[in-house]
Amino acid sequence: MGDRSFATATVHAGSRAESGFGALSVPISQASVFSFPSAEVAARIHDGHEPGFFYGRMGTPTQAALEAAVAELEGGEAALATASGMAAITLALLACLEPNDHLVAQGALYTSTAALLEEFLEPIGIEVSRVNGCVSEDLQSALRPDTRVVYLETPSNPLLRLSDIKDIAKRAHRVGALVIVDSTFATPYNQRPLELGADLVVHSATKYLGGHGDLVAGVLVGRQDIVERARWRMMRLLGPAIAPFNAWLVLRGLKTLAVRMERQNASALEIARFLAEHAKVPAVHHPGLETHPQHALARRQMTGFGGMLSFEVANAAKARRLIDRVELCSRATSLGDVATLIQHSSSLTQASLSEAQRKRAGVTEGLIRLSVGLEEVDDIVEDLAQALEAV
Ligand code: LCS
Repeated sequence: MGDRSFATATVHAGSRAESGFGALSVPISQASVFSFPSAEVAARIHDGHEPGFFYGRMGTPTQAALEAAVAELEGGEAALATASGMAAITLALLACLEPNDHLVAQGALYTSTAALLEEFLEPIGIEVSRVNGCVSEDLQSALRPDTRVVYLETPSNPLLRLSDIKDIAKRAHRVGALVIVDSTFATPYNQRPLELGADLVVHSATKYLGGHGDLVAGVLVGRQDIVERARWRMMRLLGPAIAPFNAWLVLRGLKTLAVRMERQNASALEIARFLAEHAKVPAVHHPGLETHPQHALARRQMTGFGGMLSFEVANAAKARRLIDRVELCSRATSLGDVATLIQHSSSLTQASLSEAQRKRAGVTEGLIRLSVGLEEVDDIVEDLAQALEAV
């Protein structure tokens, strides 16, 4: 990023890629096959010894522009864009782990990530220890000489719990473990884990990076050797490549990331404060609230608190009634959209969890998650206020 501000970088990141005829928008290179000037160049590009493209699964010019943009915004050496956030997480983990390795993971993770560890990694012989990620002492006791990876999601989905990236990275590196951080909720506008010592950052670009609810994509970014292993080994073998058009949509979304996040940060905090004072809302989870147990950490490691919050009403019936009553907020899963999205966590994203798993994750029956959009904040507050009347 050099000396330029983050907002300036978001507008221009990735646009230095060859764009023919001076087009200010990176072209969509809708091609899966690329020809070579000679057999020798072909071999060199194919082996990764020379930059270039040969086959769409291993990269396209539009994808490369997106990767350059995300690497610049996160301050990473390299990036790899993927077909989904789950693909980015899978490739990142498989690029760092072998059977019999030990993985330490934060206890509260996005449901599908938790399932990936339990239903896929553990059965292929990767040992997983789960810790309360925010408590460094718990992590310290889980770390072992054979720990290869520490996996964090901060802020976490859906309870907005934080892990201390800098402290955990220091402890992990002492035993030679790599640190991977899912920074989807924060975005590089609010948090830059690589600067705090993480080795790799993963994103569901479906959310804020794309920002408009019109694509599914992911990206992993950080140390070049790991990113290249993810590309040349895991992407080559597993194949979750991003389509050029989706890469282009994420690039277009990135141009407005700073203005969207600035607005969403401000609105989410205002809505969290409104809910925190409401008599029918016993708890609000948002790192910007002084009552958040890790507010001090949030101030230290984030430059903004993000557009996500969750809150509780007394029980599931009341949560569903509230959700049925909203008129402006969209009843939908996912997050990071221009529209405000509301969901009853235990009916949707956390529905596949058993009651015991839900309890362990801290997801109560009355938990509602809100992804704050770009509408006028007073309109969102008014909508929630009228819906709360029914509760
Ligand atoms: N990481 C986090 C923190 C997420 O919230 C999600 C998706 C993913 C990774 C996976 O990304 P995807 O493959 O969907 O691009 N979270 C979702 C959610 O909370 N509701 O729907 C999807």
